[in-house]
Formats: sequence, structure tokens, C-alpha cells
Amino acid sequence: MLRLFGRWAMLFWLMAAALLLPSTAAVADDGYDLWLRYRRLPQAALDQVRPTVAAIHWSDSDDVRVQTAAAELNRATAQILGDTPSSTATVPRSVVLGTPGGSPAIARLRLDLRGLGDEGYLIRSTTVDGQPVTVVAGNTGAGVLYGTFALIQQIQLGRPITGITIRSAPKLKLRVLNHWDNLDGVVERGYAGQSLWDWWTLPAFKDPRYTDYARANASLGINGTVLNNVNAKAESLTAPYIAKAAALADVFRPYGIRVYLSARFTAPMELGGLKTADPLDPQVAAWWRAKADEIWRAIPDFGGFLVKANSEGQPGPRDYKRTHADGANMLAAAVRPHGGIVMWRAFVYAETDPEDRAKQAYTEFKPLDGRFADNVIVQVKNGPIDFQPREPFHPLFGAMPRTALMPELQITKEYLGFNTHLVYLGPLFAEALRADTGRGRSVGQVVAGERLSGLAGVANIGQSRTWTGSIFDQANWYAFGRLAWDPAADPDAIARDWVGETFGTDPRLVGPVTAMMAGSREAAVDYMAPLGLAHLMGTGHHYGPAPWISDLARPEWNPVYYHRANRAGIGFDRTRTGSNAVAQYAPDIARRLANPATTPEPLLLWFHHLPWDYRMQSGRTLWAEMVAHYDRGVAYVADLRRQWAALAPLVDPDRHAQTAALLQIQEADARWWRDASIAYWSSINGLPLPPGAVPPEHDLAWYKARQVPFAPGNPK
Ligand code: GCV
Repeated sequence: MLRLFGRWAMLFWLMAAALLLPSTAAVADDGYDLWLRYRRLPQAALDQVRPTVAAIHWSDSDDVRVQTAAAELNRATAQILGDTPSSTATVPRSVVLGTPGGSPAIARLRLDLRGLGDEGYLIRSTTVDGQPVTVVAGNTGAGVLYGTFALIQQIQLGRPITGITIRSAPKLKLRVLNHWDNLDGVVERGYAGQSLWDWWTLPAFKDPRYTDYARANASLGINGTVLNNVNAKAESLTAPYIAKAAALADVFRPYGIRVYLSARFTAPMELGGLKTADPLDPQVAAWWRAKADEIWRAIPDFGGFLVKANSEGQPGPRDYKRTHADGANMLAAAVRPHGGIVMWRAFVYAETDPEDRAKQAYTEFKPLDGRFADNVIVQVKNGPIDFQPREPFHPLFGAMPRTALMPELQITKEYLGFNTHLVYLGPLFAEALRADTGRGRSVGQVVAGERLSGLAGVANIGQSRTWTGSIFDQANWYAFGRLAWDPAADPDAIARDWVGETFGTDPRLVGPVTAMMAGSREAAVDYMAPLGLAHLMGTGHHYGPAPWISDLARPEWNPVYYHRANRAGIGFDRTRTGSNAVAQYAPDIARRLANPATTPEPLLLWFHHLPWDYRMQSGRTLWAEMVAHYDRGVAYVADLRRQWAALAPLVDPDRHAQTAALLQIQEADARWWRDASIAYWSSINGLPLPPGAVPPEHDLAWYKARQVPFAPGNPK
């Protein structure tokens, strides 16, 4: 046995390392531990798992990710089962981790690892030398790491870990967080405090939180992180900042996470002194090649660049009358020798373009299908405008069969109540990924079928002790990771797992909290922007309601541009009689969306301008239906508060109190959205409130006068 599972010395070293893992983890329940909250299981559950997690053996000492996996499993079992790492070494083995290539013990088992690729895993109960063992195997250390976290999850949730076979492989290759973090520590659209990256003290000081960040991501299968804001500064590509990024890459590497950087298109001018950033200029291309070489020398597994070009004031190839493909391909050539990729964003709309904003990205990118290099992936927001509470899926999905596309989701809740509103985004993400493109496949299936596939999520992480600014916003980071692994995963099941890992497995808690989360996104849609309305929020901060705004410089910055309410009706006509955005969808979908009767009601006013007395499926008029939605949203939040209050005996006091306080804010905000919106719509349509509806608390002037100064995350 010692021959089989040698390297005891390394094992002891590893256990010691497990004890030395970041010590910033909270003593109190302040949310720091996220879903990796390794608390002792209740006795009944302990009795079930303890005999089988007595010791952990691994033998791929050369793969740092397998070492990481073993250390994490040691840490988890020590804390969950109550054993100390040193005592586990003295009892019989029961978990074996490794790859067939690196571990003779795993190789001898002749496990079927076909179809698991580079990152999938197999967890299997089997026997070795007549002893029962649980094997966690993968073709690479990454698979072993992900499988180990899956095994830990089983233990945390009190699920059986004997007699099991679990096979899983990610459906998407790039599972990437996008940090909109500025070099001065401000996070654009960040509601969890300053940036996690302390650029000032890097590379010398590697905050232990960087390791905990990596652990959390690895536990979800997230394998990439873009460190800096897409509104990028050229300085992030200078030698000192490359060294800082390299220090972070060193921390993340054992967790299977690659680092990427957002690149400013005019960096060759700003840093290199060139007169142009024209992508077809040989000097520009040479500058980027040299820059890529420099970065890869410092970060051998660097992932590549993310680029926001010709959007919201950012420079790009169009400034030189070149296409987005010209720009992306020039960068792609620079990173190709290193195996790097370019993620090129399709979030474009031009101030000079009078076309419906919802159409502009498609108009610009669709003709470029087939013209992007094969190491370019076009990153497309889930909807055609900008992360609104509800949008239809972006028409580019399915429309660029010769181009790799990756959806971009927003985990940070820029338009969904920041960190103060309990809004679980799993249903929003799943809705976007499950949308039928009308071409025989859902959005998720389209992107999973690409040779280069991925999902990006705009991170909601900062220095807050909770990481995300609230306990419940942790669930959105979690849901993103789980859906990036499997875009078809069920958001309610994901929520259930998150609740179990975050708060414990008591069914009196898991059921109600999962249910609270499940309806929370629809509630936000109801109280903010029902029936397909969008972009109704206040200028700049994007927090509260301001549907009346009509005086901003660019038409598409004004809420009135989006809702088009007048005495006759409300909504944006995107049919043939209007902007004809429906024509950007596949014919079947376009046909359905062209007719209000066959347009899903949740998207009705996105596609149609309809009279206030339009008859809805409920039999109500459109106006009465809108008011009913506002009321339903407010009632849901009031109910969330009641339900959460009742759960007090089952939740630790700190996390309970924080959530209760935020729910109080959310209820007041939901009423604010409802009342301000109804006051404004009434002023436009001149209609009385439907019978029984409660009038807004204040008049419209009061809501218009209300300011939201110093809101977080608002770039100035
Ligand atoms: C990073 C929206 C946000 C901006 C963001 C932009 C983008 O417009 O308000 O803060 O900029 O999207 O996605 O590039």
C-alpha cells in the first residue's frame, strides 16, 4: 500500500500547507467563506460520510492542481468532519485523487475517462486491494481539481459519497469573469467596495484573499479572469503592471485559472509613441506582437486580450475606417504564437447612428461573419441593449454560424438594484441561455457548439467581507459559474445547492430560501420594468426610476427613447412599421415577434407600441396589467421580508441581520419604483388608476426631484 500511495512526506507537507491556507477566513459568520463554508455536519449526516472520508491519497505530485485538490479536500474534511489533518494520516485511506498519467494507482483502475476532455472528472466508488475507495480522476489536474470540489460539495450537502458514479465535463471552454476594475481601485458598476486587486502593493504583496478568490472560482469551474476594466487604461500593459498581473497569475495557476487583460486599442500610440493605432499598419502590428511576447515571458499561461472597441468613447479600428474584424485579427495574430485568444466585444452603438440602438451591433457584426480569425471569439451581451432586467436574446446568437460567439452576462446588478436588492439572477441567466434562436438550437446550444466556446460574466466582487456586497449576491457569482459549466443547468437546483452550502442543509431553511430566490428576479422586473419595458432608470447611477428623462445629449441615453409613452400608448415598435428589429431574428421567431398576439407578454412592449387599453391575456387592459405587475413586485418583496424574518432561528445572527436590513431597503425601493412609475405613466395617459389600486404616495414632482447622489459604481 505504501508503494501504491507513496510520497507520505509530501502528504504531510500538504496537510501542513492546508493548515497554512489563507487565514483571513472569518471566525464569525460574516459571509467571507462564501459557499465554501466548511462547517461540521449535523451528527446524522456525519455518521453517513465519516467512515468513507478517513484519509486522502494522491500521487500526482508533479501537477500542482492535484496538490491543490488534495489540500482543499483535507481542509474541507477536517472542518466538516471534525478531524484534524494530522489524525487523518493515521487512518486507512479512502479517497484517491489523480490522473492516469500521473498516478499509477489511478492508471491501474483503468477508468473510462473518455469524453471528459481536459477538464472533466469522474468520481467513482470502487475498491483497491479489497478496500473501498472513492476515486476522483480526470485526464488532467484540472479535472481532478473540479472533481474534488464536486466531492466536497457532496459532503457539504450531506449527499451519499459511497456507491456513486458522477461524470461531468464542462460544456464551454472559456468560463471567464470580467472585472471592470480600474487601476485606482474603483470598480465600474461595482457594489462590493474597492477592487480586490491592490495594484499598489502588487507584485510584492499577495493578499491571501487572492487565494480565496481562486478557490471560490475553481470550486465552480471558472477558469479565467480578466483583471481590468474593458474601459481600459493603456498603463495596464506597461512592464510594472504586467509584473503585477503575473503575481496574480502565480496565485491563480494552482487553481486552473488563467489571467487575461483588457487592452486599450490605442496603446501603441499611448505607450509606444506611434502616430497611429491603425490595425493594418505594420508598425502597429509589430508593437502588439512585441507586447504579447513581453506579456507571455512574464505570464507563460496568459490567456489573451479582451477588447471594447468603438463603443462609448473607446478607441477602435473604425477610427481608421477599418472593421472590427481587422482590429480583432491584428491582435489575434499577435497572440497566436503563444496560443492566446482575443475576446472582442460586440457591445457597440454609435452616437452618430440614428438606427434603433437594439439593432446596431447586429448591423455592424453580422456582415463580418466568417471574417474573424479562429482565435477570436466575439463577446455578445445576452440582450441587444444592455443587461436590462429583461431583454430578448441578442439576435447575433445563431446568426453568425462561421464565428465563435460567447455570451456576456452581468453578475453585478447594475440595473437590478445593486447589492441592496435580493435578486437571484439564475433565472435571468438561464432564460438567456435557453432562448430558442429559431434555428433549431437554444443560445446555450449554439455557443456550446463553437470550436472556441465560452461564457463571460461581469464580476460583482470587491473587498467587501461578503465579497459581493451582500450574502445573496454571492449566489449570482455561484450561478454564473455553474451555468458556465453547464448552460442547461436548472437555476432552481443551483439555488438549492447554494443555500445548502451557504446556510446549511436544514430542509426548513433550504426549501423556503430557494423559493424566495426563485421568484426574486421576476419580482424585480415587475416593480422596475414590467412587460418588456427597459432602460427606465436614473442617469449615470442606474439605481432608481426616472422614466421621464428626455434631455440627455444622445437620444438613446434617455428613457423616453425606450418606452415611447404618449397619450395613445406605450412601447417601442420594433416591427416593420417601426425599426423592424424583429427582422434580425430567424424567420420563425421574427414572425411571432411581429405580432403582439404571438409575442410573449413579458416582452410585449420591447417589440410593440400598444394602446393603453390593449386587451391582455388576463382580460385586463394594458394599463391595468402594468399596475398589477408593479403591485405584484412590491408584494413579493414585502413577502420576502416576512419569510426572512421567520427564518431567524435557523440563520446565524450576523448574516440574518444584514439580509433583513437590505430587504428593508429593497421594499422601500420597490415602492419607490412602483409609485414613481405609476405617477409618471398616469401623467402621460391621463387615465384613472384601475379600481382598488393604491395611488402613489407622492406626486410626480416629488419623484422627479429625488436625487441619488454618490451612488457606488458610477464612473465619473
Ligand atoms: C464598462 C454599460 C455600463 C458601463 C459599461 C458598459 C459596457 O453602458 O453602464 O459602465 O462600461 O455598459 O458594457 O462596456
